Amino acid sequence: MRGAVVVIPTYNEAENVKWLIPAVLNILEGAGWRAVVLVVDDSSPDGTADVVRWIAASRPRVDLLQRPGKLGIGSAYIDGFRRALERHGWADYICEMDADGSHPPETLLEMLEHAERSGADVVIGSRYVPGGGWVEGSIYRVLVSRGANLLARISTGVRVRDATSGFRVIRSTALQKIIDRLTELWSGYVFQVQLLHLLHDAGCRIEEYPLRFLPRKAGKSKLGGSEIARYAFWCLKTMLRRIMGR
Ligand SMILES: Nc1nc2c(ncn2[C@@H]2O[C@H](COP(=O)(O)OP(=O)(O)OP(=O)(O)O)[C@@H](O)[C@H]2O)c(=O)[nH]1
Ligand SMILES: [Mg+2]
Repeated sequence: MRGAVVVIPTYNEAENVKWLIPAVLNILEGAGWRAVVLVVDDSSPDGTADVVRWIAASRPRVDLLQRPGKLGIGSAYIDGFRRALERHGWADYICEMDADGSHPPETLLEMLEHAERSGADVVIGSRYVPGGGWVEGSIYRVLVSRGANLLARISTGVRVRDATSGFRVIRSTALQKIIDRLTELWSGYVFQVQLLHLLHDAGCRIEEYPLRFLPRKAGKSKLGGSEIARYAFWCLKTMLRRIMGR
């Protein structure tokens, strides 16, 4: 039986995890996968962790990593990945997924099955391949995303259309190779690009799978102006390093 750990970082997502965790487990288990949902919660004031504990009481395949405060999505993934590799060594794949309903659980199953069929090391849920796209994305959000992707491509040289997508299936053996090179310094949204860059440079086969990106179901976005500025700074720094050949 193939196995996957789905790492979901959360900050104030109590309303969303209520339905998302059971949905992910039902869909993966229904298709014959061994699955664990690992929530990395930063002590959300809305009590997300309590909801996760309540679900875990009746579903043993839910794991909760609670951190003392809001430390950023990147470091949440790094801590989650470490825990997944250490505690759930049976898993063939480690997945990234948002808690807010933008990433449909049915698509996650399709991405896992695509990885199995194709042998890819990384499968990205992509808004920018045929069949993918935004469902009700505002012009502002789409422009920010397009701009971020352009910057990511110029700075890293990785030819992926949706480098900022936070919906991914990663082969555990591939993640193991680069886990110690992920730096918490860039713990915000740029983490996704840094991770992709490292996987690419480690020789991983990266493929994209069409994602219909849905609007968040409940709660508020955490993508603010300072995140965007830090993102642009990282891309600039990486580009200069590449130009200077180091
Ligand atoms: N643990 C943890 N999770 C975070 C943090 N910041 C964001 N997240 C989670 O990361 C995921 C993505 O964040 P979102 O706010 O949905 O970002 P986004 O999808 O770019 O923005 P929207 O489309 O407006 O929702 C969600 O599950 C958030 O709860 C953080 O500092 N710590
Ligand atoms: Mg979101």
